[in-house]
This record gives sequence, C-alpha cells and structure tokens, in this order.
Amino acid sequence: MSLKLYFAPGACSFVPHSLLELSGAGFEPVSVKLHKGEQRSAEYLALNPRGQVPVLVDGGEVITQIVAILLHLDAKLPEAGILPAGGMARTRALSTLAWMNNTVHPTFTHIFMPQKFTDDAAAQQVIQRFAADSYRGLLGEIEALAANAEPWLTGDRPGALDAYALTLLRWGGIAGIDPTGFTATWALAQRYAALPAVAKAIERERLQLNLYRHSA
Ligand SMILES: N[C@@H](CCC(=O)N[C@@H](CS)C(=O)NCC(=O)O)C(=O)O
Repeated sequence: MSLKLYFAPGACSFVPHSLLELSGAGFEPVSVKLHKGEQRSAEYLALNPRGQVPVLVDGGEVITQIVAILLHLDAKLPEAGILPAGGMARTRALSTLAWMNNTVHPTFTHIFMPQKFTDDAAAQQVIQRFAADSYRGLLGEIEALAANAEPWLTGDRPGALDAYALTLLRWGGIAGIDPTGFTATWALAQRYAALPAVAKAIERERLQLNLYRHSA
C-alpha cells in the first residue's frame, strides 16, 4: 500500500493526518507550508488545482476533500475505526462530519482568510467579527456533542469526529475564543492529543493546542 498525505501544519489536514497515524498504516507525510504559499506552486497545483490541503495520494489516485479522503481511508482501513462501521451510528457520524466540514470549517475560513470573500478591507473586518460570533455558537454545538461523548464522539473508539473537533476548537484560539471555556470539548481534545499515535502527528506539525493563551 502506498499512501502519501499532503498536509499543512495546523490546518484541517490534521484530521486525516492524525487518523492515519492512529490507523498504524504506513504513509508518507508531505508538509505544505501555506504561509509560504507553497499550495500555489505550479508543482502543487498540478496535484490539486484548487491549491488546498489535504491531498491523499493512494497509488496513482489523487483524492481531495476531507470527507472523501476519510471515506476512502475508512473503506481501505476498516480496522482503524475512522467512522462507525454501519447502521444509524454511521449515518449520524457522517451527518456530523458533513456539518463540521461544510459549516463550521468554512465559518472559520471567513475569520482566517476574509480576503477570500471580499477585497474591501473594512468589509473584511465586519466579516471576521460576524463569523467569530457564529463560530462561538458552532463550537457550542460541538460542546453539546462532547458533553455526551462515550468517551469519544462516536463511542468507544477515537475517530474522525474527535480529530475534527480538536482542529476546530484549536482554531477557536486564533478567533479570540478561549478553548478551555468549552470544557467537554477541551477535555476531549486533550484526550485525543494524548494518544501516542496522535502525539506523533502533533509533534510533526509542532502544534500547540491552546492558541488563545499565546495570542491573548
Ligand atoms: N473543503 C475542503 C477544504 C480544505 C481547506 O479549507 N483547506 C485549507 C486549509 S484548512 C487550505 O488548504 N487553505 C489554503 C488556501 O486556501 O490557500 C476539504 O474538505 O478538504
């Protein structure tokens, strides 16, 4: 099996990155430095014309989009527990995964990259402020899920939702939101980060979980 994951430190690619580590499957991690614009290099655009991470390369196949990457890995590595195997548990997990990816994640993009939505500097500030309020509410919805975790968001094994919850909560610090205020999600994120395999991904990305403390 030849798997290669293009990831950027601190980005949403942490989701497949940490899950690949957890799975124990061998893979080649390739770092893409977004702040240096490496995602817009000709070489990278040849791989993913959208200029984004993550990209999974499986043999000769290039796969983009977190949801597709996770479904691909889940089918390929069924023992990894990325998603519940079937039934309503799987349906509910996919529903939450889709929401994290299509709602919570893009709300953060409005905070982190407002220039994607308008070139008017004043309007960018308005967008950031508005999106930060929305983002706080969305983290509140994740908190309600985390409060019922058993002990992970999809049951007794860590999986895709836990990885995404950590990523989204961590981004809260960048948005001026104290992640420790979301006590159940914060505990979940710390628990996920402490898994030895996940710690390897965190080390490779040199991640700090609490960015709020460092930016406040
Ligand atoms: N819908 C995409 C979103 C990917 C995405 O937003 N990637 C961000 C990092 S979190 C990125 O590569 N941004 C760089 C850019 O847009 O220049 C997915 O699910 O993979």
